[in-house]
Amino acid sequence: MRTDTGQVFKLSDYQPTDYLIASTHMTFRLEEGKATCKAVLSVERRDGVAEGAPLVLDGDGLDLASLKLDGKLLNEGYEATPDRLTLANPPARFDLEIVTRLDPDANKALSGLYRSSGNYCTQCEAEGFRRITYFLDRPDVLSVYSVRIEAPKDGHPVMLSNGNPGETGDLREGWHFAEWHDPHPKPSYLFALVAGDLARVSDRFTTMEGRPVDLGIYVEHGKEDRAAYAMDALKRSMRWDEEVFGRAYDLDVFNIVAVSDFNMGAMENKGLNVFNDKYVLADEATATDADFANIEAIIAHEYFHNWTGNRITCRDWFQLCLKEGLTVFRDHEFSADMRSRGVKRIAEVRLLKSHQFPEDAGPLAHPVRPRAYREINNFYTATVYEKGSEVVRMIRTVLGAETFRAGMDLYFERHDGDAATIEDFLACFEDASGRNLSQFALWYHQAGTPHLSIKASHDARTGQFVLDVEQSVPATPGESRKKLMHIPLAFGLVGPDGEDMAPTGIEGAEVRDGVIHLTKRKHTIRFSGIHERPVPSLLRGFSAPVTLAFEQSEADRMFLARHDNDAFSRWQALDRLFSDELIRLTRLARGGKAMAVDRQLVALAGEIAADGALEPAYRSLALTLPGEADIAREIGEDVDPDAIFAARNVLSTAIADGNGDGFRQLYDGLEETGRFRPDAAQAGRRALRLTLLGYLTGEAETALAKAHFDTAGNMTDLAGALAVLTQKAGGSAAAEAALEAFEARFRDDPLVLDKWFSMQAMMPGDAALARVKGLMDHPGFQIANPNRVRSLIGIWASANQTGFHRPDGEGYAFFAETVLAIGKMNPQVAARLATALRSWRSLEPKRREKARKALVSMANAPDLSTDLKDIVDRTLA
Ligand code: 0A1
Ligand code: ZN
Repeated sequence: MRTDTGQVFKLSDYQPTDYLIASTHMTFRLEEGKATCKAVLSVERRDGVAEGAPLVLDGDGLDLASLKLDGKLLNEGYEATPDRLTLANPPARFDLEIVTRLDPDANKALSGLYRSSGNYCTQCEAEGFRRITYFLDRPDVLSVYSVRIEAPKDGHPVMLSNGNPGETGDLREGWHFAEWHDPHPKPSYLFALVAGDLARVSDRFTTMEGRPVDLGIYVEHGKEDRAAYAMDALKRSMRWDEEVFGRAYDLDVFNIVAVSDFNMGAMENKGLNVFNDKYVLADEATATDADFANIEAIIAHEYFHNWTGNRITCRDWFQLCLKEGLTVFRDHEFSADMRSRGVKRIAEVRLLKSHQFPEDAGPLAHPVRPRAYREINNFYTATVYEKGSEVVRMIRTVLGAETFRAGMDLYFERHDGDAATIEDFLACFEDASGRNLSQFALWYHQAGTPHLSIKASHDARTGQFVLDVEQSVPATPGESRKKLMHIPLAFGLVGPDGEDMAPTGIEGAEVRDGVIHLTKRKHTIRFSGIHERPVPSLLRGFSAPVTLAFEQSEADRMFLARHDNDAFSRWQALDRLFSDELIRLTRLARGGKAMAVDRQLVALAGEIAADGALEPAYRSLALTLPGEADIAREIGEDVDPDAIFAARNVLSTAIADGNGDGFRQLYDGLEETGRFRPDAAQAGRRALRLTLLGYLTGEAETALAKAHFDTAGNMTDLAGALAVLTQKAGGSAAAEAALEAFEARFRDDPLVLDKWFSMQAMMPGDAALARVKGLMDHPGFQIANPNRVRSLIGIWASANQTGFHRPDGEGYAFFAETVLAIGKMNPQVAARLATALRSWRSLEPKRREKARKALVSMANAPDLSTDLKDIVDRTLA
């Protein structure tokens, strides 16, 4: 584990390397959890670099066995530490042979070469390759890799690496070898190796260029059937990228391996994607509809990286959003095409607001393209990924779909094989469109969520409708003065008949295709020919990741929720109504006052539930009240999670009481009779039915949920009913019996047991902590496995507001202790967990002080990893 040195890396310090590594030949010998790696690097001094320039290679905890230069053992002229290898005065061109001894079994950080369930695998992004051998371990050093793997046949029938397969054969004493060659030069972070005993699910795909591709998904024996959906998603992704972006696959094989110990979701290694098994394995009996949707999205995401990330990679890690934001945008579009576009957009915005907005509003805020970091692993954030995707979406909004595609084509053509920058990317859109995007580029450079404050006025006599818009960007760490941004604001002026009105003239801003382009601090936008008062529908489709203050009457919001012709805006209006009501009720709860719910809102919820013209998936989302953390974020200061919880309960109970019979009828009518299909339409009906079940269940009303649980024919219904029982009637006999039954059935299936951990971790109130502690002793819980840790500790800390933010601070103290313990094994996972405390400053004073103490206790712990130290220090700063 690298302990913190306090070193800060800055974008402004970027320098190309003095040396290049044209090719890299690696030979791995794997035996009983140990390994040796022989790497032969053909090194060349870059043109123009002075003779005698030292070659400095990165390492991380390496054990050097031997070193040869052009075949001769080196005894001097170099200096090797575990973290660096320096050749003082190397020749202009030479082969460097490095042999390192590795200990995959001891590698609990899951970065570099490690073992998961007995199988060897690697994770090299961002800086894991330097834990395998000394290298110029940075994304702008592209090399052509050949890999040979040697291992005992017993236990290692499968031996994989990047690129196309080469020779295989037997060796002495029951060993064998396999060779792989990747013709595409790539950075070291895309290197991968897998060896072990896995089953292969095979298929084929022919690209639009006529190239036959062998597809393989490797899973644990016995789980082959659970890979069928992932394979189907892969083939659909490959076709979609051809059809929508004109991008074809470029190797003879494409392999995916599912591993059970993995720090993130998945990894796009060239030709050999490695996945967290949670995002590969699914069948109706073990996976929910949400799992299926995630698998489809992540399979697509990693596949799409082949062009956006691999063929064109990043010059340095500051450019991470170049591959991530763009690839998320591509996977979002894929899912929108595979499923319901409107529903997908609502789900994306919900995620953005719940994950990225708090990041942007707190101590960990950073620009989509950061300028400095201490630990790059801490920048795989919602800002880089999700806001990064929103920025690409805005480029399309600003330029139009056709010009956007032309810019993408130019990007692929101009930069194929490059390690590129955001400037390179934007230049393609400027050149394709002839527009200057320098103000727009601030979306990459400036942190914080821009705010729009809008006022409307109407003069029926003159037919003038006026919007006064003012933008501001809040200060964020290290950025107190902000520049004015280019904000595309999609809008409609909805007339009394629900149709958009067509103004005869618009002045005060550039307006194109229903989008106002805000570029100044203030705009007064005058619409003429508007003789009846319109209801403005603003930020349609969430055209920019901004917050909006627009005083609009409840009646107008209800009108939009009923009549806006844009599905997203209907949801947005309703969400605003629910949020405002929850904020109002929270204030009453805090003041110890009685909470009376707005009856009109209760009626509206019933109306939407019953509106057969709306997709069931939409209705399910619409009826899902804003989360407790969302309300906390909107309140922003002096947050009391118990008051928010009470308010949410009151609103939810009022909606249930006001619509009980209707909800029950709808619930009954949604029962699925046909065969299970994981498609969007069926999933939507199940989702709505479960949302209704939530309303129909309470501490004293558990029969329906119990029946739902007992008769469930698939995991969506089974887990959904269990979630309803544990959330709405936690501690009841029905909930406890269902938990027990679930555990008895799935105790040997770790991915399913994770759901059981999560549901208990989410049970509201003080009792959650004891449950979480107790579950850490469950035989199915392993503290070294990231999925287990995230399902139990991660969910409790990030998704259980009342359970984690106990008024006595016991939650924080236990959390600090646990994060430190995990950090000793796995710094990346610990650092990510620790971000659960990022909004501590907005808590009410008593909790705030207790949270601060917990953070300080972490900051002061000895030998902290760079990962954890970086998060904790920034959180406290
Ligand atoms: N590039 C992967 C995610 C990933 C990032 C970092 C990792 O280790 C620190 C592992 C995976 C993706 O975007 O899917
Ligand atoms: Zn990615």
